[in-house]
Amino acid sequence: MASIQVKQGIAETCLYGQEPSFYSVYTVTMLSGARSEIEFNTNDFTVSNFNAYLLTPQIVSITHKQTGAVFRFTVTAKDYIQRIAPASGAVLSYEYGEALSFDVSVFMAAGSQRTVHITDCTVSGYNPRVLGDQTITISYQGVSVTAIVTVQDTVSGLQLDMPPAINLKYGEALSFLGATLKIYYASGGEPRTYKNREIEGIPCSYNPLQTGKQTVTLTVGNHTAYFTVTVAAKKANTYRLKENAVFTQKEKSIVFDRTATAEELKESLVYETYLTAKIKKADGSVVPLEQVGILRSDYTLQIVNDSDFTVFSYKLYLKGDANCDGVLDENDITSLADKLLKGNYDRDMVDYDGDGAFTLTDLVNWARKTLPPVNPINAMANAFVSDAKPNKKEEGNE
Ligand SMILES: [Ca+2]
Ligand SMILES: [Ca+2]
Repeated sequence: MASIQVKQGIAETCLYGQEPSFYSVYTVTMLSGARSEIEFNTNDFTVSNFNAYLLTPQIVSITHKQTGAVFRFTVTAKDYIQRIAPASGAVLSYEYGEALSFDVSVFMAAGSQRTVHITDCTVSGYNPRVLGDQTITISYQGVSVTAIVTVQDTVSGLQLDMPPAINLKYGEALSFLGATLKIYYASGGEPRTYKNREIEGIPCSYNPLQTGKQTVTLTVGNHTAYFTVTVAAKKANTYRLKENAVFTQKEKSIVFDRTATAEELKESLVYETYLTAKIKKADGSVVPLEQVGILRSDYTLQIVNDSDFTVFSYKLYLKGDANCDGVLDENDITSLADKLLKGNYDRDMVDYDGDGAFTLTDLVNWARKTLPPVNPINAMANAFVSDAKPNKKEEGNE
């Protein structure tokens, strides 16, 4: 009876998803009566199907067509690392002298994924004492990838020379005139020197609204320099609104009863010369007060210092100007009614009689003031009050 004997080794594993190499790696010996040796070739043999996408052992049969002799062996498709890459969010920026520390994602051919730490990999090309970008090669179990890491110099110390006795007025910007800040680096390179206004770009804790003695910090990297300043209390003329028939200063707003211009407001304001009046518009843009014409009810007056720090801030309201176009007229009534219904309003704008609340009485008064003089109450009732009544009986005409 014929049988097949393997003469030369068979690969009993193959890589996931790849064509197995059954056909080429071995020869077989036929044992059929007299022992005869034949080369394996695909014409004389049939090989059973093999699924390279299964990771479990499979039996492969090789049949000699002529004799029907069969050889069976077990083959297992093996998963393998297809590629590796720095994990998402991996830190690729390092301080001078710092060791690499990030995760590497390992992507397997069969779709699974795991994470190893960079210290589990072999890394070449990294020198923590060379500043700038470096291309490193990361290898894990024979698979490599390159990545660019950056080494940045780190601050090792600060030296600050400030003029003595810094006395500031309320809200005044801090001046670094006459100051020098030296920043020393871990690499031992030349210290960087900032003088005068150059220091303004360094993060600083100065609060121009905190009166009295104040310890101010300048922070660069993990290092801090300290100095002391004294901020004087607010004075009457630091900022105020002159006694004025048009404008009324409230706690958080300035209200007025008729259309008013920036020029009028400018003339009514008193503030120190180190301060500047600006207008913040509804879209967030900030322009000098002089650059706006009619004051709209969605403007905010900002009194800022030389560092653009807002020292005082007041909403501007033309009373009743609910649509914020700077003019009080009948077009505001719908917006006023809407605000009343939704309960969403600023009292300083909508409170007609100044009793601290916004009620239907205020709304009626706004309507009286702005609607055409022909029977204003009826006009208003027609506009929105009648709709709110379940009973349409005309009480007024009985
Ligand atoms: Ca208006
Ligand atoms: Ca009221």
